[in-house]
Amino acid sequence: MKIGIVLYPTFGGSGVVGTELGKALAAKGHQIHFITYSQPVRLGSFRENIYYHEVAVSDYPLFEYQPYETELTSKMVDVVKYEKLDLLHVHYAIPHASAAFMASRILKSQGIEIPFITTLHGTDITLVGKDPSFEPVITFCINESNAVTAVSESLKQSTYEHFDTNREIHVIPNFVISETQEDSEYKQLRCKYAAPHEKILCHVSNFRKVKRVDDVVHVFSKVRNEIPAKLILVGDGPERYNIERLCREYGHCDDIIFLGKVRDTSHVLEIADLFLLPSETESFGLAALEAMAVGVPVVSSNSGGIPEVNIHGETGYLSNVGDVDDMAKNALSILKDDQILDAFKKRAKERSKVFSLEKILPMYESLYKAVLPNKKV
Ligand code: GMT
Repeated sequence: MKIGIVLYPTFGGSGVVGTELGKALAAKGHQIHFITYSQPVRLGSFRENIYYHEVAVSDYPLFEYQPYETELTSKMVDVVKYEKLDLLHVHYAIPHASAAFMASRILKSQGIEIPFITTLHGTDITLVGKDPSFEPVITFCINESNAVTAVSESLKQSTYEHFDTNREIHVIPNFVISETQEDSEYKQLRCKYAAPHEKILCHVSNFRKVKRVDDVVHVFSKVRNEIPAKLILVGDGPERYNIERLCREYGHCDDIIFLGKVRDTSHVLEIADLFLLPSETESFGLAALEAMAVGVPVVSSNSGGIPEVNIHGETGYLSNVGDVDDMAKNALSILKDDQILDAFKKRAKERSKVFSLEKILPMYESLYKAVLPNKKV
């Protein structure tokens, strides 16, 4: 099949999932055309069956706000038409689903039928999408997509709650590609960040308010008061200055390492003992799954879809949003005893296999088949 994938090319989970999905489909022989405004960070090097179409963003002086959606739509029309695509798969509804709808109608007027699938990822529903400034458009696009998927049962329910739709939403969870070897060279880097007797806690995010990175620091401080430990923070975003200031206020600057943005976070996770994800809301928590895949247990909030990934008492623990005392208590109960820690590590890794590429990819392929019954998939 020839599939156009539209996504945000940045470090966010939706871009990562869309890119890895495209790469996996390309490896199976599908022709994949990524359509977005810059090269997706996880795209990697030259590979068979992968094409990238950059949406040029106009800077005409009249435009205070660039008309990205219009330019994206035109690019989609162009790529569908001249690359003879069979299907468009858009990740994150805003504005990708409405651009896909518009492109499909333009193409229809030219005698070309192109179905589009919308994958809802989280904030396009739970935070931004339900805002009245987006809601009518998102509702319309959900109803007009040829198929809709959500990355968790929780996100599916939120969609029904916040939008006027009763159409079928397929839950296709996010996946992780686990390639870690026991003797990975990155594990040797552990000694550069922590002494052998210190435990390493880790957090990866885009440092937006919704991630509650300040809670990560509060939890770490409580843990640090009880056992020797280091905290590695990966990522960057609007809250970073506040978090740096908080670390200074706690006097923990020597124990907290800010790595900034890292392209392949799995290598950092390999040296961690515990992952912290105290988010206000999280449709799935791909970062937690990526930690579990390299054998790192997770102490998290119980919001949104996280409980579908992190199993309380088995792969880590869940606490109410903001309950940093409980999170610290749970973290210590895992970290204080090496036998307990090992058991959590093993179970976390085992659990991540439920979300392996091999299990999830066929779900997308059968949906493509359902949308295009006459096409060989
Ligand atoms: O978490 C973010 O702010 C980024 C966002 C995105 O669109 O990239 O993440 C969302 O999609 C991820 C992939 O499906 C999910 O794992 C995240 O849980 C979800 N984020 C939120 O719901 C806050």
